[in-house]
Amino acid sequence: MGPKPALLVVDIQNDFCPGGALGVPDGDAIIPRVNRTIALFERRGLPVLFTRDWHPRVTKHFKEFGGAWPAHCVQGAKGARFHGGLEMPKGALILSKGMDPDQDSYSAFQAFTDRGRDLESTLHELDVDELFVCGLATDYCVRATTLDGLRRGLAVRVIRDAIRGVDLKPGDSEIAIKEMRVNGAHFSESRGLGRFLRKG
Ligand code: VGL
Ligand code: ZN
Repeated sequence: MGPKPALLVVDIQNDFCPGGALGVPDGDAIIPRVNRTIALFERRGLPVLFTRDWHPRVTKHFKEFGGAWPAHCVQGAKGARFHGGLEMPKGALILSKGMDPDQDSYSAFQAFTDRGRDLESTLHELDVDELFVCGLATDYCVRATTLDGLRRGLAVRVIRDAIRGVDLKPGDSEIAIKEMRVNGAHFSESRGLGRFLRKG
């Protein structure tokens, strides 16, 4: 089996969905599309990886301690759990980020498995050379992860209808999408995505 694509599902956690501490408008609306895409990758025998935002109680990432955000995705709290509608395969590989109390760490390339392995070496191990990205939030983790992946020489395809942004400032997500595109990211809709998958 040669180099292959993998699906990266970014931060679909309660706190990033409506009603959560940092609810992304319409954040949960992407879940059926994400689930359909997970099923597609599973059928093709291709890797599916999940990230989660996983903060300590005290971190410079939170407003209370000098950062930009209300407290969210605190390790072990209900808000940090994956959304109940997300269909995660048994034994799915989960990478956690945001544990460093001195850093924001938006990129999934700053995330680690429970064995302490980072995303880049995990992808290398799986012989992955192309990342399909979906999840939350367009203007933070999706953006940072996509740009980092491209910088590292991976091909990146963002699933346009399976991402949603915070838009702290209106238009942030549109700007992030343009930025990803000029840096070489491709964009596709979740429906018909199979035609962009080489055989694994
Ligand atoms: C994120 C805001 C705060 C993200 C994380 O993962 O997109 N956004 N923390
Ligand atoms: Zn966070």
